[in-house]
Amino acid sequence: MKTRAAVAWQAGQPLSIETLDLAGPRAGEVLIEVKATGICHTDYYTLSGADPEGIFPAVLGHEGAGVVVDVGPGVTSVRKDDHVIPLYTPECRHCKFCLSRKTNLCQLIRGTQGKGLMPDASSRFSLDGKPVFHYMGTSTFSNYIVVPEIAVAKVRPDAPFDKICYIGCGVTTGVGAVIFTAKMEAGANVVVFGLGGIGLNVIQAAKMVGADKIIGVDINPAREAMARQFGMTHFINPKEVENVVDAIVQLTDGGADYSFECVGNTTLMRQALECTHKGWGRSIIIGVAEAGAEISTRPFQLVTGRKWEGSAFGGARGRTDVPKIVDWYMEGKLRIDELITHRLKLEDINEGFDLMKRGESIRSVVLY
Ligand code: NAD
Ligand code: AHE
Ligand code: ZN
Repeated sequence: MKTRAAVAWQAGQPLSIETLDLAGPRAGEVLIEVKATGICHTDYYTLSGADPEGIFPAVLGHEGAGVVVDVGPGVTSVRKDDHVIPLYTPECRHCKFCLSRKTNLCQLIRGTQGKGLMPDASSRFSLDGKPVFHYMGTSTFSNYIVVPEIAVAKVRPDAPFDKICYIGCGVTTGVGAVIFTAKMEAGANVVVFGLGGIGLNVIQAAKMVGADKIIGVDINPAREAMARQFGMTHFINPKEVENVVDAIVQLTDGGADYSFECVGNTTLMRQALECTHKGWGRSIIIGVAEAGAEISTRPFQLVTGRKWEGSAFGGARGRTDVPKIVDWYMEGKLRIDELITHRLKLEDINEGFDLMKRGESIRSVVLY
């Protein structure tokens, strides 16, 4: 079949709208009509050329929601007309990683996914007989996609696609980092570096679990108002204080219990670690830094009890946890609507990237 898609032909160039050929689902695969997709900073990161796994030409996008159109042989967990969210972190439930119960990083198909291919090492997308690569196993910047069954979360049918697409990455990443990775307790003091599409979800989850001080750090002053609505109690603009770490340590009587880096900047990652409390502070890296970037600190920071950790997809097990997060939204426990600041047609997808670069959007959502 044919599918309309925004294709990244090469790094640093705007996406171009094409009509691609899409081969049907093979054994264990699912054909999905994507109804809506968010634009995450990670799409921009890969398009910029900084991602060592960035392969071109590719169909980017990993924050979608849609409907199952067809399934390949052997697929049992979803069927035609099911409402679904494609998962860039699949959940096979039988690889060593899934069985460990210690991580959400299912590795069954990670090798081929990182090469822009389906598990059988081929692409379903092509143009004029030449392959176009998949991205993060999802490629939600295409109206129709084929994904492995283990990368599909079935969700309730009454949830609006134009909102729950954001659960495909940003909401789950931010909320999950608090609930699944940090397992944060009520009364904790929290610092969030970067108040964009991820950081604001960290803030709303910190408030949800009953955090005490929730300190937001961002160089964009326009972020303050929205972050306060979501539960931020204190705002620090690094341009307005002499030393961010000192300012946080003072505000929190010795340091934060938890910090989250939601920018992808290694200088901030160091500050995020060093502003946590001696003896028990935990700093969780969510931001994705460019190829070749390294983090550093004095080992003494760790010797004296601070912990440096990371979180991918919020530590969520996609097929198990994503339907629950959709329920939390539908039950009014999580807010999404206000975070979707822009709605675009596929033809205007590059405008979504420009809005992000200019710091004008939280999330732009493309509607098919
Ligand atoms: P975003 O562009 O919406 O937000 C980034 C925020 O950081 C903006 O508000 C910006 O003003 C702020 N910022 C930039 N430089 C800063 C600085 N020097 N000091 C303080 N604030 C600064 O991006 P997003 O979609 O929220 O993504 C944030 C990061 O998280 C990206 O690196 C993205 O790739 C990564 N990410 C990781 C995961 C994961 O699973 N680990 C998932 C999604 C996104
Ligand atoms: N290819 C990138 C990896 C970037 C990365 O860390 N991705 C996150 C998700 S970001 C979603 O917006 C992730 O899930 N990581 C775990 C994994 O297995 O990729 C690079 O920099 O190499
Ligand atoms: Zn993302």
